[in-house]
Amino acid sequence: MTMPRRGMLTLLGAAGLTTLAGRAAVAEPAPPSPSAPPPAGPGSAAAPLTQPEFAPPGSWREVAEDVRRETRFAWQSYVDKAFGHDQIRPVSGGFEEFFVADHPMGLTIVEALDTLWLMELDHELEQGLAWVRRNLSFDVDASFQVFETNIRLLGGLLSAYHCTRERRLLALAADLGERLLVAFTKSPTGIPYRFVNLRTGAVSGPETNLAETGTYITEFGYLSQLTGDRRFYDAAKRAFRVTFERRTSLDLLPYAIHAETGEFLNRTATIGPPADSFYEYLFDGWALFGDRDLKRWYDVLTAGVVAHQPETNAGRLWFAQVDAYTGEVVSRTQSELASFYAGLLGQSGHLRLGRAYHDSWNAVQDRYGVLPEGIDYTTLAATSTGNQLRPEFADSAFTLWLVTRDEVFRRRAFTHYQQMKRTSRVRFGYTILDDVTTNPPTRGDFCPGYWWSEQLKYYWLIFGNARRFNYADNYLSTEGNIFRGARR
Ligand code: IFL
Repeated sequence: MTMPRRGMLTLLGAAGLTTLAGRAAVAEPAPPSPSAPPPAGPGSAAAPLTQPEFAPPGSWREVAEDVRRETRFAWQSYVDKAFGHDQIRPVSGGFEEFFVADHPMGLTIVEALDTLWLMELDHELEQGLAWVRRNLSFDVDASFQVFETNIRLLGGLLSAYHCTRERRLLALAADLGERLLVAFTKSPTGIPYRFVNLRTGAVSGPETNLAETGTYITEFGYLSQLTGDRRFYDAAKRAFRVTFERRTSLDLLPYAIHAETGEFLNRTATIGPPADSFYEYLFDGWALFGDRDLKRWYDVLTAGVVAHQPETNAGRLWFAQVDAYTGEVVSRTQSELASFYAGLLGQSGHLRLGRAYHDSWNAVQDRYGVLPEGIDYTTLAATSTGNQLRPEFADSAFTLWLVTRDEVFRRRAFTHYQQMKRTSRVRFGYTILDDVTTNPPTRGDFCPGYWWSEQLKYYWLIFGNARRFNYADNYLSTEGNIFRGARR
């Protein structure tokens, strides 16, 4: 039995907390090779509609500095035009709230805090922290989506606490965790309701899905670790257990489930939304806390996925949506959000599949420049033509780069960054695209909160040699929040 690492969740020590399996131990980033060839694989064989760059003309450090400049530019615009509001409209200079109409929660600020800290943008960080200290309260008489509140607000506070050690952040996180916990404790099965009123504790939304029932273990577990109160961890784990025990004989899970009965509400298994981060957090619960139950459940379900869902089309690997009871393919469309799965496979011992799946998505990036929200993988035709400034491709490039240190993934992330700058940079920051298939792409007027927590951070960490980040031992959540690896 391996000893838990320093700082581990000792209160969970009895049941299977033995080894930590963090992301691979790796060396510091090497400088780029300007003459590096373009990446191999299916992507390079497809006829690109765009001509992406594969390596920067200068050094990776210069690219990282450019990312930092762009972050500062976008942050200043947010401060000028939308400070405290959840999300900026970067074309018009307006804003919109995410959780509750007319009740700002400072979502962009909370999402950005750890990114600003990692980038050593300490003046901007202090601006954000000052807003949080003065304004953020969860005593709000309104219904909040438990999943989004967890990954964005609770996760954002916990990662900011991990980076800065400011006690107020932990106090806010503990208060929010308590209010979210009701969604679990009021459920007869332990599977959380979708919504909870943060002030009254009234719950609603029993018809739910895998992502919204199984994306808690790292935020709740880290909160348990920090507060010594294991109720959070236990609630998140119980929801996993109840769902796992209902898997089909093919070791697959339909994605829709009823919180009060535990019955599945459909037959379709997918690794994309709304299931995706359920699988990610089973593995992450193992990676962060060394919980062997979670690892076993992850392995069983991943074996089911690998046995029944892969399909190869034109030499490219995809994951079909299948009937969870028969294995029959029910859809060959693929959401961009599913591209995260390449990284998860890579870090969980399925590197060959992870690489192949990233190659497939790289072919889509080559074709469109910016990934559309959805494709038909038999033709690569876009089935949903917008792009919500999505992070998943850069996320998996970063994870695969951490695992392998293969430069191909850094070059793909560089292309992702360059294309985002080319298509989404507007007067007051970066915007979503309404249609990536037009020339030029059609812009929307909205910057999602996750952009601050995810892309900017992945770019900074993969291009730079960030002094405040431990490349050998770290953990980033599904929202890119850092719970391990801050170098203070
Ligand atoms: O909130 C983001 C996060 O990465 C997630 N799902 C969707 C968002 C980004 O596309 O888990």
